[in-house]
Amino acid sequence: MSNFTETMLAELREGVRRTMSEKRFRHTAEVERMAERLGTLYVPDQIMMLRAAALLHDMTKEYSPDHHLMICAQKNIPLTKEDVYAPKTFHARTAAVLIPEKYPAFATEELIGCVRWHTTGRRGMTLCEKLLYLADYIDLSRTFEDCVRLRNYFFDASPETMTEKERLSHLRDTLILSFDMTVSALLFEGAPISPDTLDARNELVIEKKAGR
Ligand code: DGI
Ligand code: FE
Ligand code: FE
Repeated sequence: MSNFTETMLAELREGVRRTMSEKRFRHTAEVERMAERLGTLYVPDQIMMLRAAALLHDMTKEYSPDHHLMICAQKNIPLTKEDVYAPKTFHARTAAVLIPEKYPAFATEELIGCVRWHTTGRRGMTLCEKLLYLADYIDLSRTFEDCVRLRNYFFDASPETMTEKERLSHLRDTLILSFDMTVSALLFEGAPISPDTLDARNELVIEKKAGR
């Protein structure tokens, strides 16, 4: 359990508000709310950590591609070709590396992991990583067709009435749908797909087929 207090979160919220556009902040604040809703369903002990991760997840989203690349060079972060040609994935990596210096009070391993993997996912995602990934996709400020579809898919099944096992399977099925929609969109755009995105999807699809 994290020791983050409401006061710490309120200060963090005001701190990040000053570093981003109003639009990005609106999304950030809605991801915090959605992270709280999902946390209540799945990880009541980790809600504060998830909310803090939500506040920090897009802290570098508005940096230019060159700024991201400079941070990666400074921090000796090796980038593969897939990374370099997928600029929309840079911000998850740069936010994760900057949290320890910019927000040391929040720099726990679990929180940094949630931020690091919120865009692509990865093989072996933790439950909290999955929840931030989903909260980011379905926050109430999103009106994009795929986001509305995923939000309805998740909530129309009334996850609050499910057993714990059913609820975890439902989360997995929701994530599979989200990865399928993301991969389809990337194929349509002709964009490279990160191996982490494919690993995340394949792992969950195999888990489902194996009936686990
Ligand atoms: O930062 P947000 O807009 O709130 O959301 P996000 O961090 O999930 O970023 C979504 C964008 O990232 C979306 O335009 C698709 C892109 N993306 C996600 N996975 C991959 C990817 N882009 C490439 N090229 N490859 C990926 O695997
Ligand atoms: Fe993001
Ligand atoms: Fe986001």
